[in-house]
Amino acid sequence: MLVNVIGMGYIGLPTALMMASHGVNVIGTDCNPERINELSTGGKTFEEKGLAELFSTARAAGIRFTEKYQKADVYIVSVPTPYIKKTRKIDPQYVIAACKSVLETCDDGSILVVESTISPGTIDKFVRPLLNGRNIRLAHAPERIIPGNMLHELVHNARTIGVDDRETGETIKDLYASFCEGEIVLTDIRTAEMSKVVENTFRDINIAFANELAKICHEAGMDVYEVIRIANRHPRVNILAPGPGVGGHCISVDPWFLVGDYPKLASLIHTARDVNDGMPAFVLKRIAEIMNENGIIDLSRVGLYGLTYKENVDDTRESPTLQLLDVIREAGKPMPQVYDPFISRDMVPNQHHDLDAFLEACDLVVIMVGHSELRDNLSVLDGKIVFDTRNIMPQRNRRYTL
Ligand code: SAJ
Repeated sequence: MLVNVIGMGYIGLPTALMMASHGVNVIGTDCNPERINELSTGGKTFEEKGLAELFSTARAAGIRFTEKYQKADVYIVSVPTPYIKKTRKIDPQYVIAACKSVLETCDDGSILVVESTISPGTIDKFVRPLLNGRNIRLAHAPERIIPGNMLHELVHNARTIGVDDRETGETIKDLYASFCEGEIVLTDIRTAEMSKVVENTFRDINIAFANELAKICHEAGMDVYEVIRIANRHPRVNILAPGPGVGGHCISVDPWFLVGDYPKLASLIHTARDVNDGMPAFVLKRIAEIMNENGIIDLSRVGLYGLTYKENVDDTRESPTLQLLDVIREAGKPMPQVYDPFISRDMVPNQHHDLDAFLEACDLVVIMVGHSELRDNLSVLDGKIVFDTRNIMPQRNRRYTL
């Protein structure tokens, strides 16, 4: 069986490498010639624990990379699915383009798996009509892996596969079972689409609850972390951690698919999105309060530690720090200092590439991301006023929280 994985990004690449390392005949395709060149010559991919080793194993096992779609038995489409900011609906153009190219290449009887996250109904609305009655079998096999622990989760998490018929389901299940040790659940395509989006929406709502509690406790002059720690002693309560906002390309995006398609019904989901999107502005309000309390008048003497959307990854998509910088820019205020050990390219004004120089340049340090670099060396913050939005510092003087 030959598998052609389309889209060598955050999901497609690890999936292709994993299959190849487990004896599947795989060709990776990407429309970006630079990426194909990098991969073919063994260049660096992206920062992820164990990825470089997996890459070597897959190369030794014979994985190939090309810009061209290949004649294959199974196609796995894992291209991005952005959402349209104005309508809050999914923008399926990359999925549609990839599926069209697959259909131009493949023979009847092949299987087309969409792995990209899509809003419920996308396959019926946009992909199925492209078949024009041809005998191409469709499947939706959404991923569930968390950046920072992708490879472990790829192997151990349960998976969902949505199909129209059992036989296709069994074929695709066997393919994923080449490397996946978790349970593989077969269902229909619409249920697979919906359950994926629901998983991320569940988390978004729960993070929003924690964030709202942080605001309430601040107003009440209480320690939200103590409140959550105690409440979580209840056997059926598990409150998540408040933070400076929700970033990444999944949790902050997928709930909008439901809001976009069901605006009258998805009111709780919509409110949770607004609460999480409002966190950077709340952080700015807290920064102003702390500056005031400590006689700091210049926002450019404030330093934001962390640009990525969460700790120990190099991904800045939708990151709370970038959202916060947008709020500051829009308010016409001076730009703060910024530093992130994972980001070597210049992305924002006043960006430092050296922790000491960054600390030197600020009177107030705002911990936006709890990278291990800082978590394991908290003494570098001695003598600084710190606003710890991630609660990584033990209780101490001159430390403020959300
Ligand atoms: N966050 C908080 N408080 C928390 C947990 C997270 O503020 O208690 C913030 C993080 O700092 C980050 C954002 O939320 O900015 C999202 O981070 P995350 O680590 O919770 O999730 P992602 O976006 O990296 O990955 C999610 C995962 N989905 C779920 O946990 C339901 C992952 O399993 C999915 O595969 C991925 O989305 C995806 O591709 O859909």
